[in-house]
Amino acid sequence: MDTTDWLKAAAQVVPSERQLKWQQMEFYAFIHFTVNTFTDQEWGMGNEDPAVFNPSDLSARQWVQTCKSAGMTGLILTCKHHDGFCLWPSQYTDHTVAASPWRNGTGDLVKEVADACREGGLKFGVYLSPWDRHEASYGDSERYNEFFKNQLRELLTHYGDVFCVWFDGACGEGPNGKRQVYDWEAYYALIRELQPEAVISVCGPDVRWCGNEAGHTRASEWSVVPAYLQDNEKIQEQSQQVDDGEFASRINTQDADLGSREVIRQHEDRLIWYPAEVNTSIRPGWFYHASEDDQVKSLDELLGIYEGAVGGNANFLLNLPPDRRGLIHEQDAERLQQLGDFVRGTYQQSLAVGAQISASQTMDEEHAAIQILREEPDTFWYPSEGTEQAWLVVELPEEKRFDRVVLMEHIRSGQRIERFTLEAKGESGDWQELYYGTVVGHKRICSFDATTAKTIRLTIHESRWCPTLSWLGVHLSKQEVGRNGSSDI
Ligand code: FUL
Repeated sequence: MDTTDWLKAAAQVVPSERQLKWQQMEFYAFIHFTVNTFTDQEWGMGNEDPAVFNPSDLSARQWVQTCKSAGMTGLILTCKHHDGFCLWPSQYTDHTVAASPWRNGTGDLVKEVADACREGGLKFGVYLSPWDRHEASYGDSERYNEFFKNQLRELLTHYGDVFCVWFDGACGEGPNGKRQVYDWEAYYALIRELQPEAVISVCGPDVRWCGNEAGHTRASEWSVVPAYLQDNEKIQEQSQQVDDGEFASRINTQDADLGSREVIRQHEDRLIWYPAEVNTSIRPGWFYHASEDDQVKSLDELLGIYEGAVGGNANFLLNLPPDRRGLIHEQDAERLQQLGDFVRGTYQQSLAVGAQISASQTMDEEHAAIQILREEPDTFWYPSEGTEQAWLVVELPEEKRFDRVVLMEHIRSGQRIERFTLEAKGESGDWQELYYGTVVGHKRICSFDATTAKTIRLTIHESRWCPTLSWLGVHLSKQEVGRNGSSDI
């Protein structure tokens, strides 16, 4: 294949319907809650007495309301973590909420959370740890695989629609531990059968773990990557192996480039759509520890992670650990409200409404440049096929002050932009660079020092086959609005 052929092929790798729907969710919660919450552990041993599980004031509605205040669109619950304790009364083990004093052993937390999500308009997802330190059949591969599929079946048939099944790569079995051979293919087949719309994340074919738990997103996060990245063995190797409290802050710099031309060229015949998810916790631990009450991430930290992930072609899965009352702690709830206020205040309205747009070239009328101001996901601009470089000029109705530009590609057509520059026209008519970037994908948030201008230029220096753009938003961050003492800019 010559360069044009393989790049064109790479440009035409596209997401599945379920991946597209998932990508639009952008920001959603992880909830880590189990016996660990009551024993002050991160990794339970599996021998915890179910009697310790006894939240005093549990309210799934409070979780959902808190997530909504942050602007989240879904929630993934640890239905079973590595300790094997089930938050639903599974028929296949006694190690469940049914053996706990909570709601006199009649409770079903998976149901309470799924119901609260539905009521509040959040999508619901399940985390079911493949590694199980309690279950006696673990390590007796066939038996455990049956047990695991039975549990999956319970979760996927009793609680309504599930948007995600999240399979953790973590396994802390040491050299003398039990070696379980997971039957991934059978798990996937069952999920596809019972919940065909659900994405399977991390140890799964639909959503790629970003590779760290520190909230770090690659500078160029490609959704089109070599298929070998789906290798569960490799994902497991890179996952947490020991409960040392240090893993969560580590960034693996080895795999910094997964999708540039140089990388995919070597795998040109085996490229897949495998978009990234960034997962981190609002506190150092995944589970609640009173000792971490004063270590809730600051608004600036959360914003940095949010804008890096959601604005860096990844979805953001932020963990919120409920406390022993069964509530998201006041400190965390307040921070999440602040985050939601910032995101809504900054991004809800674009200052480019009513702007004039011109482009170096346009494919046809249906894909005219003005389409980048329409919010519908399937309206977009593109130049004629084979045009790898292009520019767009945005002429605002009047001068505006702004410090963010949001770009979105039409990813249903693939991911193509590789290098671009944003500039603003200065008073003397010269172009001043605001931002230099690489990939765009679902969304790129370009953030720079606040500037005042009427004319903005986006130059696409390099793209695969031809670029597409479905959205260009111009914004002033809420902090800047505050700094200027008025939102009326
Ligand atoms: C890791 C696990 O070991 C942690 O406890 C947590 O569940 C995190 C999301 O994934 O691999």
